[in-house]
Amino acid sequence: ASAIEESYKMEIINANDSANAQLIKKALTRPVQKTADIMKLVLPIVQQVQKDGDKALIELTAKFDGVKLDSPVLNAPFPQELMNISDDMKKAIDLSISNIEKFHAAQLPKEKVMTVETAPGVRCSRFAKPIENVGLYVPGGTAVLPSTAMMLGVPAKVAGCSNIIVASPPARATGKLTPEVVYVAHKIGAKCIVMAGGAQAVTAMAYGTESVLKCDKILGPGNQFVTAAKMHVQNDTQALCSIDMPAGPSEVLVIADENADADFVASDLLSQAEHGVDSQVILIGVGLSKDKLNEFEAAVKKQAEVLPRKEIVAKCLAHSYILLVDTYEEAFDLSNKYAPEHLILQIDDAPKYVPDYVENAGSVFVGALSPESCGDYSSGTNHTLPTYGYARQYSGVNTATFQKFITSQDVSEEGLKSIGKAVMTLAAVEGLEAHRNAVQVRMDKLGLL
Ligand code: HSO
Ligand code: ZN
Repeated sequence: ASAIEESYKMEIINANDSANAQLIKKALTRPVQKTADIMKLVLPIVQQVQKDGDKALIELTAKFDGVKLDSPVLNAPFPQELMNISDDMKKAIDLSISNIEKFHAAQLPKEKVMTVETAPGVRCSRFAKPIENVGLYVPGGTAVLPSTAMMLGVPAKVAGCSNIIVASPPARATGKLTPEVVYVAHKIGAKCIVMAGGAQAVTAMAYGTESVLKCDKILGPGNQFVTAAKMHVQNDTQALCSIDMPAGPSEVLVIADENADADFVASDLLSQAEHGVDSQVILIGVGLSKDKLNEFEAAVKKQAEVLPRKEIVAKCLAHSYILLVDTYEEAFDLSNKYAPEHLILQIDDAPKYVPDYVENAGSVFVGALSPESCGDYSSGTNHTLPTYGYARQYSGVNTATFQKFITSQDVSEEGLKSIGKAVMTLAAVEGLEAHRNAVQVRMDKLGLL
């Protein structure tokens, strides 16, 4: 690592100085994603899996994950020996799943059918049905990610999806699936685990293979190959498949003031930074004294130095920023412009600002004792959240992500009296005579005209 990286320094910008407008803009701009180049590499893989199905999956898992499989799919019930985990691990997963389940079950519609009589005799309803077949992508590689399996699997189970399919590559070192992931797949009632990663896993779930059921929706984080494959299948009418949301590198924005605990603030910045070199980490300091700023910087350095992933952290911090402002309003203004995946508030009276000051964010962590880690694993909120500024228009994964909402209407004679004339008038101006007539014939027979 270079000297800059070893210092674990974040660049400081005085954000209340209008002369720094360009710098602030740069700090809040995400790096450009080069999807076109990635797509060129991904398309041949998509085509290979579409053409050769299971055989292609076996070949690609051998090529990319270094594991030779007889079959690319492990069907439920999963053998006990593949989910050998410690009691502590089991308890941690069970507690987390229970909390995630509670929070997502509370999101189910209160009534089976929501009905509104919009005009006398015109009853409009809406009801939710689960998406039947869903594919959940759980990344492999160096990291073990049972939390992702929980965050996608629990809402799918709560929504009532008939077939939950998990895809995750086996670990190179052991040739086996991560046992924690298999345990979670078991707990959420997954039908099978597709033992593949990357674009090949996404393709198998989008189009189906001899042994992989074709999915209606594919969800889950992944590297650029996974994201590119998801974008491709979403746009292919042959796949007839939707995806959760566009994914980019993970990010956090912490707003902290003079009374914030520097150790807490540093720990939150670093837990984001350790995700990857391209992670985005921003600290907005409100009315900080020079001493407090120094304290923050010292705490970051002290904690970073002893982290196992300190090289990743150093590279991430080298392109991270501290923005200094005078007021909470300015802080929230900048945060809303950036639209962070995670927003952490370590400020006096933090609850006072939620929800009113928060316009754009994936998930908010309110107060000194609410680290992002709690939401990443065990509190109950979902950690699959919009990145890259998509928090402006996307929600994180939630129960409705696994449902579609169907509307219905039941119009009576009184209802035709209420709206029939309006329908005919509008149909006429659109020149759609058959539309107009569909009301006319009914009203004629009822003697309403
Ligand atoms: N912070 C990540 C989720 C995660 N963290 C998984 C640890 N494991 C994206 O929200
Ligand atoms: Zn995390």
